[in-house]
Amino acid sequence: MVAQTFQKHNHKWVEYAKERNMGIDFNPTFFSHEKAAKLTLSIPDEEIRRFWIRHGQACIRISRYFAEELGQSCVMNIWIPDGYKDILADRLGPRARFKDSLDQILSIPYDRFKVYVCLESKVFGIGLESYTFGSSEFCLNYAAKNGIISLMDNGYYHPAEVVSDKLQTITPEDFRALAKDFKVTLPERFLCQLPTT
Ligand SMILES: [Mn+2]
Repeated sequence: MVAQTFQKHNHKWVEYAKERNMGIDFNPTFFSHEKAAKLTLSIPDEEIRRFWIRHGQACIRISRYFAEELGQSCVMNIWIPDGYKDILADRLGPRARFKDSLDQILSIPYDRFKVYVCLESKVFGIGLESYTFGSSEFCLNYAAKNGIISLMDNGYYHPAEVVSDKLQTITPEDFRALAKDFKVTLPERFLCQLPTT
């Protein structure tokens, strides 16, 4: 139903990609919405949390539609801005709700070779100085345990850390298997291509 509605309204995206032999990745966008004014997948308000869970599920269906139409996998990245400026007494509850929401989003059947669901952490934000729910450790651990992809961004780490080292350290087999689809350059290949002087 959602994918059908999306097909009707966004057909030009697919046409654009088809004409250029491109795939489409998708960002569910858990922000810039009136229901994201406070929190999203971690909010105590069950009605709003339910809204964002259903949104995430719908976005998997939309991603599947892109993948099937274009004949290549669709990467769908989940990132939430949830966090607090204040020092919370309950440090566990928000992450428990976030985990439950992710579990529910991923509970719908989908082809994991068509839709690559990613989870991206958040390190810090203006107005979120004290605590972000989707910390690096939380997201990395969740992705590893649930067979989804940990999306890594250099901007989320200490300046002395680099993502390329983290990728090969965490999931070497998966990373190599996916490297072909993602068209990323393996570190060893990159090293081989360095000019010899
Ligand atoms: Mn990022």
